[in-house]
Formats: sequence, C-alpha cells, structure tokens
Amino acid sequence: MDERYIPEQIEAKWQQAWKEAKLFKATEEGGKPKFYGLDFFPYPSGNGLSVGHCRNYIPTDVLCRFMRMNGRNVMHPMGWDAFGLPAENEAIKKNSHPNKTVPAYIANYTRQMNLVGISFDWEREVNSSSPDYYKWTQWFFLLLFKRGLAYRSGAPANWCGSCSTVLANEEVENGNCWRCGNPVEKKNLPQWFFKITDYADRLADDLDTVDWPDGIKMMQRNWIGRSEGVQFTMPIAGSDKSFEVFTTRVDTVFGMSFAVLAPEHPLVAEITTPECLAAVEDYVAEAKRTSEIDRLSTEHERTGVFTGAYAINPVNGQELPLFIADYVLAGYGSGAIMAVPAHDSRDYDFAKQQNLPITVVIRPDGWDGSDFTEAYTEPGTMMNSGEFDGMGSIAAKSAIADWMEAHKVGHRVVNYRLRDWLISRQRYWGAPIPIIHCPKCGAVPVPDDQLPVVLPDVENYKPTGDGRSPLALIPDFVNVSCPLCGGLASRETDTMGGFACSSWYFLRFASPKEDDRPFDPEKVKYWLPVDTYVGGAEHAVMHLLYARFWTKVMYDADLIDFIEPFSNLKNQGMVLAPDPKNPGTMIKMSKSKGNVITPDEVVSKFGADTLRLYELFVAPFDQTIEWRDEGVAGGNRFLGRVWRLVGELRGSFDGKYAKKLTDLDANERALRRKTHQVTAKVADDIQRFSYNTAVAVIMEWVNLIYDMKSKIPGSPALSEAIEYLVLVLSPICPHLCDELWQEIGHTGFTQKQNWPKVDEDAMAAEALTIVLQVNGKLRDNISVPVDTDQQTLEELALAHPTVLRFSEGMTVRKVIVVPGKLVNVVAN
Ligand code: ANZ
Ligand code: ZN
Repeated sequence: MDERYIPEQIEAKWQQAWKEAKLFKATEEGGKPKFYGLDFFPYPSGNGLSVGHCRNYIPTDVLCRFMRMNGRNVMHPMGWDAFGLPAENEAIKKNSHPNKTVPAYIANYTRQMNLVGISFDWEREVNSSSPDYYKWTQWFFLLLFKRGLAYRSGAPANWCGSCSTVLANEEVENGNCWRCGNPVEKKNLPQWFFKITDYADRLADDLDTVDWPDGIKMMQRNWIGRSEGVQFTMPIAGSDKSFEVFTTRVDTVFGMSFAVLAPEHPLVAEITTPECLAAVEDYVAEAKRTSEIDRLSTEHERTGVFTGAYAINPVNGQELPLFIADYVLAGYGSGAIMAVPAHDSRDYDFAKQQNLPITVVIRPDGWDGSDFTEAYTEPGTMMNSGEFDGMGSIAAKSAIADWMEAHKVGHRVVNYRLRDWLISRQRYWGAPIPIIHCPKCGAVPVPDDQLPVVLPDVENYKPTGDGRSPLALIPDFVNVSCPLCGGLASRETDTMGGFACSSWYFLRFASPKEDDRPFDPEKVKYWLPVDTYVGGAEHAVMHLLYARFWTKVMYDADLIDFIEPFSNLKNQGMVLAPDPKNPGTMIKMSKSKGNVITPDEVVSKFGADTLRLYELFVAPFDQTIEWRDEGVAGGNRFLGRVWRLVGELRGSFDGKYAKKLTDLDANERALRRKTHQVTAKVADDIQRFSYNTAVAVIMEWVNLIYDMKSKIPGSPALSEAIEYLVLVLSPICPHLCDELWQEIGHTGFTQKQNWPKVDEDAMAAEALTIVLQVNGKLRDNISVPVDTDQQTLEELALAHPTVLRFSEGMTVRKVIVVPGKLVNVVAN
C-alpha cells in the first residue's frame, strides 16, 4: 500500500472490477424489498456534464449504494431523453445530423458518469430516439387517442419563429420561448393536443399522496389553477343578447357598477354602438399586440373603452355600462366579468380612471363610512345588498349562489387555468405522430402491427419555416393508403414534443427489452412507483405534470396499479462558479459565461471520491453552492487522512475484534460510542438527503480515531472503528473504501457487505459524576451523560438547588467548569 493517497491508482481499477462483477445489475431475486432510485431523464448535450449535473447524480448514487447495503434489491437505471428540440438545434448549429451527434454525446455522458463512479445498471439503458423505444411512445399516443384524450384542433397556438415550431403553454415563459428566449406569437395551425384538462382535479388532489417539496406542489397547483365560483348571465339592455360572467366573489354582486368584456369577446362586434365603434376597433387592435402576461401585470396601466351598450345586473335589474378592457382575458372563465370596484383592485383602478361609481357592499369591522382609498378584499358584513344585508360575507357567498341557482340566472362552476397539452411539433427530431389522415375516414390510427412509424433518415431535416414539418417534404413518407378503406391517404407529418418521451420512460426501465408490449406488468408492479426521484426544480411544472397525467391514464386503462409515479421527489441546489470577468463574484455555471467546471478536470486532479465527497459536504443538498477549489482540495486532504489512518492501523487490524470487545477502558468505550453513534446517524442522514451533516460526523469520528490510536494501541475497539469507517464511508467514496477494505484483509466489494450493525448499548452515553462547588467548597454532585458540554454543565450547576442555597443573596461572579470533573461557582 502506497503511503500517499493516489486516486488514479485505484479508481479505474475498481470501476473495471465492478463492471466485470455486474455489481449494479438490478434483479428481483430473493423476495427482498425493492428500491427504485431515479434521476431525471437527461438530454445528452454536446457540452457534456458539468460538476453541476453531478449534484444530481452523486446524492442519488449514495442513496442507492446505501440501500444495496441494507438488504434492498436496487434499481438505479440511466437513459437518454435524446429526441427533441435541443438535440436538433444543436445538430443544426454543428451542421451534423442528430443521428450522429446524439450517439457521440451519449458515449461522452456515459464515460463521465462512470468516471464519477455512479452505480448505474447499464443493461437497462434506454434511448428515446431509438425505434424500439419510440414504438411505445407512439403506442401510448394511440392509447390516449383511443380513449378520447388526443385530438386535433385549429386553435391559435404559440409559435416560436426562431425554433420554427409551436410550443405548449408550459413552454412559454413570460411570453418567450423557454428554449431560445424569442418572443412567442400566436399562429393558427391545426395541432394535436392531449386532454390533460380532463385530469385537472386528480392532478391537483393526488399531490396530497406524494412526498414532494412544498414549493413544487404549490407550483403544480397554481398551474392547474382550480378556482370555484359562480357563472351567471347578464342580458344586454334593449336587445335579446346576453353574455356569461365568471366570478369567485358572488357575494359582491350588488356592488357591480359596470361590466367588462375581453377585447376578443365575440359579442364586442355585435353590441358596440356606431358612436363607439372607432375607439373600440382601435383598442381591440392594440390589445392583440399586448402579451397576456403584460395584460395581467399589476404594473400595466388599466385601460379600456366604453362600447355604448348597457348590461343588466340580474340580482337588482340595474343597467350598467359595458366596457372592453385588456385586463379581462378571452381564454379564462367566460371572457367577461362583473366589475366591483369597491372590492377588486383591478376594477378599483379602472373605476378611478374612468370616474365610475364605487359602491361598498362589504363593510370592514369598525369602518367609519369614509371613501375607500383602495379595494377592500377581505370578508366583512354585507350592506347595500337587499335581503342579504347584515349577513357575514362568507355566508352570503353561498346564499347568493343558492338564490341564483333557484332563480335560474346562474350556477356554481369550477374553472381551471390549465389548458390542454399541445403535443405536436413541426420539427424533424421527434417520434412521428402515428396517425393517417384519410379524406373519407378522417384521422385513423396506424395499426399496432405497423408501429413504429419510423422517422425517415433524411439529409435535410431543417425546419421548413412555413409551419410544416420537414417530413411533409418527403412524398414516400407522406403518401400511404388508409388502414381502414385502403384509399389514398396521407400520413401526419408532425412529430411529438420531447415531453411525450419522458412521460413514461420510468416504466420502461422495469423491463427495457420487451418488444411486444411497452413493459412487463409484473416487473412494473415490483419496481414502481419510483421511490426517490431526483432532479432540478426547473421541471416543476412541465415534465412532472405530464408524467403524472400519463400515469393516471395508464391506471385508468388498467395497465398499472398506482396513481402517482414518483413517491418522493428531491430537487438539488444549483452550482455557482467564479465569474471570469469579475474576480470575486459568483455566477451560475454556464457555457456561455465560460465558467463551466467539468467532472473530468476535478477527477484528474483529485479523483472521483474527492469530487463525490466535496459535492455532498459543501452545503445542504437543496441549497445553491459556490464552487471553491480550496474546498475540493480540503476534501482531498481528508481522504488522504483516512488513507494514512487505515494504512497505519491495518498491521494491527484484527478481523476477530467482535469477540474481544469486553473489559474495555474509558477510551475504548468512548471510541465505540462514537463509532456506533456515527454509524446510526449517517444511515439516518443519507435517507433524509442530509449528506453534509453525514460527512461532518464522519470527519469528527476520524479525528477521534486518530486521537485514540496511540492511547489504546491494538484495541479491538480500534479494529471495529476502522472496519466500520470503511463501510460507512463506502457509499460516498466507493473506490477508496473498496481499496481499504482489501487492505484490512477482506475480499470482495463493500457494496456486497451489510451496513454495519449499530450496538445500542455501545452507543448509549455513559453517566459521569460531576462535583458541584460554591466558592471552592464541595457542596453536592450530579450525574450527567459523558458528552455533556461546558455550557450545559454551567447551566445545570447554576440551576441546582444546593448551589442556589449556598449562593443565596450573593451575586455570581464567575463559573469555572472543568469538563468531566467539576463546576465551581464563585459568588459573593
Ligand atoms: C367579481 C369580483 C369581485 C371578482 C371581487 C373578484 C373580487 P381566479 O381566482 O383567478 O379564478 N375574472 C374572471 N374571468 C376573468 C377573465 N377572463 N379575465 C380576467 N379576470 C377575470 O379569479 C376569478 C376572478 O377574476 C373573478 O372574480 C373575476 O373577478 C376575475 F371583489 O368577479 B371577480
Ligand atoms: Zn380511409
């Protein structure tokens, strides 16, 4: 054994040995409980992995390694989200076909993951762009289609000109494309949608059944945006026309002083009076140019124009001016509102601007009757509301809803912010949508025995730019006969967005080689749901919502027996690195900023185990970290210390220590206490993803072993400590520990060992007698646990009745604590 710790002499060697032994192969053997640890499906990019990605993979790996040592059959698979825009855009930029770039990037990712020692079962690798996989993505599309959950519609879609494709609502961030940042426009193109709105309630309610970060659950609930209210009809005065409004605050209906239609509302053209027409048309044109986000923003000035028409409030018959204003959106509720300026801030601002009346109908407690200076949106007592006056506003809400339902002017409804999931893309690099358009039979599914619809291998896959997919330019692909009538028909040429591929991959891992069905239901029953799912919080809405939706559809189709795919979710923190342009400042690690640190660099300098240790130690798992080379070097020095410690002690290591742990002295007992406490704490910390505290106690423990090795030479407690240390550290630093395991005379791998047993008796703190003195005179003694710290001893002494009695009427001047022995209270 070399005196120095030289990782390159051990790491590649062990990685090879693990591979040959198929150490990480997942099996269903032995009736053991399973553990399924999964990382988010990565898209293999040409940039390769950074140490930022490793903050995802390393912690999951430690947990999986820990679970193997705790009697679980562990499945820890990896695959590639290889289809989709990013891969295609990158291929275009590099002027190389994605068929070529993707495999090269995958090879690089695989190499890097192995370099870091991640324990993947590579026999289960899947690639979403390979026909044996996307055959089943297509099959699931058809499952949705056959269940009435996939449809084609010509609604205006979000169009990104720079990506030359439409985008799902979830892919539009602040009005811009989530991939390229280009502003998104609306374009009328027939598109395929998945009817995720049918599942809105279940997607919101079932969040109660999973163990996920609260923030992510909240974002999903907000995105679904369930809102309960009342929809009622408002007739237009002097005509037979009417429109519907949606309100969540029907208790304020008597306070309505005007009503507003969205500028896009179909009624606008019909009811606008000739005098108002010019202003209304100008306003409608202007609203078209303003994004929804801006229209809703509180910063956006409340504008609008009068239509010349009046609407009737059905509860009191009042005629109220009808406006159009851009703060009312066409796509939400019914695209029209009752405006209550006293109790809604947008309506308040608008009323102030247009000089419209503000009628208070809910009185705050202790209100003096003076004018409101802003909308009052809290509950209160009803007034100016006819028969409902004097009621509490909360009770009035259901009373008025009842009244409306009884008088058939309105009814209770639930609205959702969630829209159907737009799945078609006018791009090449995706799974072709398996539909054939027949002039006679309509949209016909490609028969199962003709799946997959293989993506043609073409030279020119660049977007056409005219809103059609490049596949539309390939006559051999397009022209087919109808599976139903045999007549001339044409194939759908749109492909599916990448989020379809990642909506079921976690099921495929259970039986990745099945070729006559998407998965083996028995295997899925064993392995699923995923026990721990780890990845970045940026997928809070999109991927997680879509995967949950597909899971529920499969449940409804009796394909699986669970309703949520991911029992427990963890989001790692980001990694910041020094800004090369501003020394001393830290920014997000990114290629464009030129501050990416790769695992390759760190491994070649310090080894994989140091990288693993540092990433876990530097901060709590879910916090943003600042990458510091000094910190990495410190981690490396610690592993050197472990190396030398075991090196020094291996000569006296006694494999039969367990039988000799009797008649121990205080030092030996203290060491054993630490050994067992740390073993228990690390087990607990790993399962809670509290890796930084786990590493911290291991470091304390190593210090104590150093301290003890000369005090208790040859002790069985030292042999025990060393053996435990090698096992407890092994999920974190597996290469080092496998090497040390061998050095202390064992064979095989630490992964094949059981997590060391915690001896509760050895762990229990021993009692110690502490003498209590007042002004140097012995007055009493107390019994405390051995590890009681100075602060606690001082507090115990000062509160002790005997001490209080002997220092009565005096002022305490000083407290002297001799740890493990005495406390002397000096008072006069
Ligand atoms: C009258 C009222 C009085 C309202 C009051 C609120 C407070 P959520 O919770 O998001 O569902 N609204 C309805 N349809 C709208 C649309 N298409 N565009 C913009 N705003 C719309 O919000 C529902 C509330 O938002 C509704 O309740 C309506 O204003 C407004 F003191 O009706 B309310
Ligand atoms: Zn046909």
